[in-house]
Amino acid sequence: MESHLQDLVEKFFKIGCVKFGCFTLQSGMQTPIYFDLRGIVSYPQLMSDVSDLMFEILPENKKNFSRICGVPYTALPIATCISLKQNIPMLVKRKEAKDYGTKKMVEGIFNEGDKCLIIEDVVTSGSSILETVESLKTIGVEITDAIVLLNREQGGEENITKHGITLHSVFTMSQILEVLRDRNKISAGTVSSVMQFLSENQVSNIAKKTDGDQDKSTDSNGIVKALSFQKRAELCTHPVAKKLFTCMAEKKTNLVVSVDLTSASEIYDIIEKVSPFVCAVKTHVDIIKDFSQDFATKLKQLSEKHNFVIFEDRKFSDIGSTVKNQYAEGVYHICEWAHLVNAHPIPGPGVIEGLKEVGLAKNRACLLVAEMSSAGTLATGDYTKETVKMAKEHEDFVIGYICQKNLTSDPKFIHMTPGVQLHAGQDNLGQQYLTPRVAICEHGSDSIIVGRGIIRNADPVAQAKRLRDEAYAAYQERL
Ligand code: 5BU
Repeated sequence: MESHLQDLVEKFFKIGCVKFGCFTLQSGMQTPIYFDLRGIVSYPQLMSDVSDLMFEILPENKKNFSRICGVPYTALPIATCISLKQNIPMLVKRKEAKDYGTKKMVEGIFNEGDKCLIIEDVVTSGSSILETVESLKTIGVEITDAIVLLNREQGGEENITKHGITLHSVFTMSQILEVLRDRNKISAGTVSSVMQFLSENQVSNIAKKTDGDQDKSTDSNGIVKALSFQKRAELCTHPVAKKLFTCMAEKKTNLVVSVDLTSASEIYDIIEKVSPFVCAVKTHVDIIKDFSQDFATKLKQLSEKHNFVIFEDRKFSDIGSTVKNQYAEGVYHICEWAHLVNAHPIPGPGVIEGLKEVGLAKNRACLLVAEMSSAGTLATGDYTKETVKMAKEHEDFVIGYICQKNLTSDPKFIHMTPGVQLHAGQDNLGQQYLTPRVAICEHGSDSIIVGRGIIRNADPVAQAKRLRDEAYAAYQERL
């Protein structure tokens, strides 16, 4: 590849248009690579270079288009640039027909028989391009070619070709990987895991649509955009999930406070102070030195008074028969007062089945610990993936995950992330902290769990408010 093209790839990487990690596709599948060109509008020179390059790859005998049209939305500014530079009139395809006036799907002036070139940023399955093609065809415009900046090599080109459209791409995913590896930006291991992902996730193998579903909930990589908490409350059938999402929407908070204090009165005090800013209060009941059922009664009263969910962070992790007793019996009778508990999936599904025997009849719910915030945690990779599966197989009782990032596109499951403070860092016992924005926006979690960041602060109210504001603003950004 010519060096100016390689420089461009490096630039994409530098400004975060190409990211490596774990991203959730609409299909629920995890992808190790994410290409997102939305940010290039902030780099005019880059926009200009990209639009020149995209037009240049068209063979000379194909440059006689009378219209161009970008696939909404990421490709629209690129199409605009090409239109201006090449002096070709543009058409704008709407995602939804206007519900007033003319109800047109395509804006701009055209004549029947006009030849129109399609511009798109990334092609995965090709269905977004085909959808734009369909809209243009219905108004009598002809389409023979489409230009994309990146072909993810997942079968989109073949799909488009079948519909009689020739695809021209500036880069393929393998070229991008090669450049980044040669320039020491990513390891050979990353290259091979991405290549394996691409070969295992060809359009023909993908049960659900990827970029065809884009219009409402995903972008051109198929990444899930968040549904509102209100919508998610409506989708949930489990009463605790419904209550939690409703509370998050009504109180405008996705902050969970972890009241890790050892006396009941201190806990009441902090709850009275911070509860306007939280959707749930998380306890470790076994650290309270003066625990009695009075504590449980008082906690339930506070939960009703201030509208929050009670979450006992018990992390059950034994065989079904034992956890059943731990949940229902002993000193604590956890199932009598905690709306929500959590469990490690390590024993296998028996742990959920045991808890369910006690909790289901009382309308209680459980979260699975899919990942942990602590350094050196073993809850990673396949363990996490299996946890996600286990939760889905018990969705009558498991309503989500304790995790560090988004693990499923199923909107009924809540993601709660501990290890959050206003500043990233760690404590001296392996706890690691993300900021609210990173947890929610970058990692795609739904809510943050904060303990010492609030309860050990000189001004817990101000701190809770700030954390709530940051976490809720991050959620709104994801919408
Ligand atoms: P902190 O004070 O904000 O660090 O407290 C975090 C709380 O979340 C604390 O009660 C932990 O037991 C809990 N926690 C966690 O920190 N990390 C995890 O992975 C899980 C729970 Br699971």
